[in-house]
Amino acid sequence: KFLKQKSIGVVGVPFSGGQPRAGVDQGPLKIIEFGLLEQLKELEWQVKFDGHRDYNELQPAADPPVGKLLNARFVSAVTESVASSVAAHLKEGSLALTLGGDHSIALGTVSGTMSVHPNAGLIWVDAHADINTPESTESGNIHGCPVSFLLGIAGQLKEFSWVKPCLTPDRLVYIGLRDVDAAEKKILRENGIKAFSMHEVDKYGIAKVVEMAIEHVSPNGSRPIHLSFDVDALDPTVAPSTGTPVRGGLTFREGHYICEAIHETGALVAMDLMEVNPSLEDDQAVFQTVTIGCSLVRCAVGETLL
Ligand code: 6HN
Ligand code: MN
Ligand code: MN
Ligand code: MN
Repeated sequence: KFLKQKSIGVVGVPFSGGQPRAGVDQGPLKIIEFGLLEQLKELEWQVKFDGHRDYNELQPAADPPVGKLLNARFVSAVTESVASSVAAHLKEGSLALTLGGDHSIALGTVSGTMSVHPNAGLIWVDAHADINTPESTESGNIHGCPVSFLLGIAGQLKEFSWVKPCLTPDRLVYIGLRDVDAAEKKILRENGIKAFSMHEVDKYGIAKVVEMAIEHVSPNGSRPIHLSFDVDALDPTVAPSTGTPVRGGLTFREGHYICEAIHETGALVAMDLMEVNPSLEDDQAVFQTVTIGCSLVRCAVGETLL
């Protein structure tokens, strides 16, 4: 209903500068190698993929900390470029699928979506809230901060001058939270942000949680939806190869159910699949994580069990 054709524009972002662990930049390459594009074609999507861009050419010669923030200039340059790639696919009427890379990249993807669909809703599936501000972050890792930039509560940093606040708290909802910093809890509370932690998933069941989440950001599919899926939302037993695993996460089916239900709204315009790190854990774990990443994407674009 918000897409012009059954076409997916894939943006591969082999970037890890939003956090300290090497290897997450190999996530998109592994996912493509595993055959995701062919799988999407089998589901009768037209697929556009221009190859993995080498974002290292955007790395500044020097990138000293900006306050506590690490790699701020590099993250800013990469996310600005990602924003324009996502926007270009959406303007053509295609669904934009971004493969990460660490979750700082979503600063770019969501900015890109909002530049084309300014009233879109954002469903953030994650163990973490990623809503630290440059002041509140303890780690300095920008993958823990993108949402605060999008909401415009990060303050003005000249290194991120291209970023426009493009999200309002009423168009944001979380599913899967279970490792939220104290400062982030305060931000969520003060901004009245809707969040379904694992406690709510246990309490209501995933079907009810997803229904309430969709109702919050896109009642009856009335607004375009951007789904930002951090694989660490899943339990480490189902998606082990990720940089910040937290026990007590979504089951295999709960993760898929979220994607299936969002597909059913007919309102999905953009999806991120983030934080797959093929250098962590053994081959079996990597296979498991990449496989589930691909099947989450397929479900989000219409694969059904029957
Ligand atoms: N992610 N809250 C922690 C931090 O460093 O700010 C963890 C962030 C994790 C981010 O998983 O995308
Ligand atoms: Mn995240
Ligand atoms: Mn996370
Ligand atoms: Mn923590």
